[in-house]
Amino acid sequence: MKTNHLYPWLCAAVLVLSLLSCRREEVLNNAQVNQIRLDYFSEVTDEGDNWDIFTNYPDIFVKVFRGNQLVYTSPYYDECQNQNVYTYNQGMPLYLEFPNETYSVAIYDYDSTSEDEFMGGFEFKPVDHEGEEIIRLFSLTSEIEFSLFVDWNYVRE
Ligand SMILES: [Ca+2]
Ligand SMILES: [Ca+2]
Repeated sequence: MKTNHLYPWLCAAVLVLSLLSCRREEVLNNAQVNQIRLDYFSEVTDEGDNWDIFTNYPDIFVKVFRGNQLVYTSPYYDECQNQNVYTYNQGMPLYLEFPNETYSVAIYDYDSTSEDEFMGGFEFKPVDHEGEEIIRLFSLTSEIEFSLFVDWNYVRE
């Protein structure tokens, strides 16, 4: 009598186990950037000059490239000083849809009367940072430091 009552449960258990065993593998689909934070930068150029002649401090915005293709441009902050951090999230999330490819994050000084000046940046492959909630980009030779706040999105293959 008791074994008869167990039978449906056994069937259910077998069903669950077989469903689990044929569950398809999840693969990384994209890295979802929710915010880029500029943690540090140089207030002067490599030559030691101010970024701007009259207003001294740089007016910084961020660009993200996939290879050479521009995929994101932020608004800029006026007169940035490196004792502060600057967060960029307008128009985000930004989906890095080819996580095995090389992306770069760079900062520029917005100049109203001439071409915006490149201040530096980093290349990275999202997949190298898979699972990290914050991708830190910095180096010992560069004075620039970024934190990218990221969610990782998966699909069933
Ligand atoms: Ca400038
Ligand atoms: Ca300025």
